Amino acid sequence: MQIAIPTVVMRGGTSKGLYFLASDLPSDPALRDDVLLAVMGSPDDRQIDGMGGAHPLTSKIAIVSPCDDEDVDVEYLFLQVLVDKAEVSDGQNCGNLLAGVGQFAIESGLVASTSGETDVRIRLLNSGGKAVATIQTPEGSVAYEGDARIDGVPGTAAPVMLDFEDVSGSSCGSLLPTTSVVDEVDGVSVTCIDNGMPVVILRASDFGKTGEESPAELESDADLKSRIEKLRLQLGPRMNLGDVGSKTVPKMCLVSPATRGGALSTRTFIPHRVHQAIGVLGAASVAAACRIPGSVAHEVAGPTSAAGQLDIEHPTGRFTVDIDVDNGSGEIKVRRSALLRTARKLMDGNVYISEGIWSRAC
Ligand code: NQM
Repeated sequence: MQIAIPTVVMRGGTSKGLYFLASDLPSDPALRDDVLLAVMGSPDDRQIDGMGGAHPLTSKIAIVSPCDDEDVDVEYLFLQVLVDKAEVSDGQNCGNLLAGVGQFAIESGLVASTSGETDVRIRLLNSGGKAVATIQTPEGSVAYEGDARIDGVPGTAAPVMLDFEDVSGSSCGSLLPTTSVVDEVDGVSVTCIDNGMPVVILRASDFGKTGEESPAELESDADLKSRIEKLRLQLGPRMNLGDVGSKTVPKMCLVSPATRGGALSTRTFIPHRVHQAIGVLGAASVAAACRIPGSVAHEVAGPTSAAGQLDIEHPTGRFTVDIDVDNGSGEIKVRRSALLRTARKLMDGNVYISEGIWSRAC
């Protein structure tokens, strides 16, 4: 026999995943993870016996629950289901799936909508910090169609504005976790930063790359991958992330001069595949570094204005981040990180797993 679990499949930004109410899954994390591995069909390169899309960007889960706090409407836990390993990681945020949390919360009855736009205040359980998602709700119902366009997604959809609060240092303890704007490791300069996502920023030219290579070209370069992984394993503990051998952070971002009018160009290892675009909080971290004089990103981007929008180029276009960094006399602080995403509901219904797995879990 099979067990049906209610779910909604959504594209969130440039990622895709399954959204669940926490109350529809086992509460014990280990048992919940067994259920989610079965749901996604992991471990298997093709995830053929489950809902996963055989790539980290399409093997994602959002778990949403109500919250009674005065300043938060719902809580969002992101889980990365590994494609080829029996592992589920809560070690990072996902700002792309976050783009669908507001709509899911409204349509699940967790948040009352207003006519016009509805602000949904979301606590990010993976790291702490909050985001306010502004959802289009003409006549009180969620609108998915609209004129907003984001690179990496064909067509247009309703805009979802995401405004982050207190995400800086949320995983590593501080915005610049090594306490330096630049560190020298294995003969290369790096900037380690956490503005919602731990990211190591490196010059593509230090690895003999132009920075305009395709994700497939970079992924097929075994020497490059091993050099980058060696750096990642060294820098993880220095970024207060502990042993990162089996973690999906920090992300490793190669930067190079912009070629399409943006501030700089990026290619991001997440950390073993190369992102087809760039993650949301990954982009927020790179954008913050662009505004910190002396950082690797700032050196490559050149002087950018102190506040306002900045375009991060990536393999499938550009990502605009509204970022304001205070480089005043004391500690460097991020005052604002906001950006535009879109999301679309693709399906709602039930996902089925074997009763054997469910009864072990519940
Ligand atoms: O950085 C991919 C994605 C992400 C994460 C990754 C993300 C973010 O594009 O906030 O969205 O870096 O693993 O979904």
